[in-house]
Amino acid sequence: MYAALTIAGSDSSGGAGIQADLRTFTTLNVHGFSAVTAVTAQGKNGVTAVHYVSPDVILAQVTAALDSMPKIGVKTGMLATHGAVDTVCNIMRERSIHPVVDPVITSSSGTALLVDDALEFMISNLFPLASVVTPNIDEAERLTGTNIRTPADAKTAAKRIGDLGPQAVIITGGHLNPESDTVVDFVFDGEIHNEISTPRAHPKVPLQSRGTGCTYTAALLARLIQEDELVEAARFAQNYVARLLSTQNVSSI
Ligand code: PXL
Repeated sequence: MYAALTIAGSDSSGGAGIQADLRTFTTLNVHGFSAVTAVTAQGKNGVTAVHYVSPDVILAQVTAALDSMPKIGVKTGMLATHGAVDTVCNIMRERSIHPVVDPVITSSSGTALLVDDALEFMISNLFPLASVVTPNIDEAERLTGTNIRTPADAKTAAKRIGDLGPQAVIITGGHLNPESDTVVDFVFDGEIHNEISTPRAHPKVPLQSRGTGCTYTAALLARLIQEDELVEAARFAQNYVARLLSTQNVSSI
């Protein structure tokens, strides 16, 4: 049995965060462990409350998972606080684990999901431990302090984020050229740039497009631990999200 651990926030609406990760792992034949970093209350009116889980309880959850499975893939999502980032970095370093890092900074509705002073700390401490960092365009702009308007800009940003220490970078390009009928993701393995594209999906209800970053990264990890190469896993994850967006019916939310 394949196993993966997601270290992330709970999204009470079920669209993003831990809920999206576990759903994705299960669908892709991976048993999901979880370490909850924050409990969010959210729905049609955006994020209405956040409770931060203390670093010692985050550490206990992570340790319980790692001690139970000798071989486990790890992804991080909403880490929320400086203390959580620090705790995760220490245990990853101790166990020589290279997590897939989704650098969650804000929610789609604009709420901060990472406190301000934790961003720099995450960049300098967690990125060097990461196997892959998976920012979307907005996050890549925040991480590099540049504007990304063209594929060339995205490649430059991927290289710059790669220089921060991860083994690979994938910038998911859904927000680049929103009018375009094609979505392009930019995969940089530290040496070579690959562009992967798919026809744009058109979700029927707005809430349906929440959690795409979480789902993308969970699908990527699920494939990587099942021995896909990076580009192969990226192609799979892109397709997986596109298929969900065009078929899933969550209009009951
Ligand atoms: O999609 C980013 C994200 C990650 N994690 C949690 C979230 C969100 C967006 O709302 O709520 C818990």
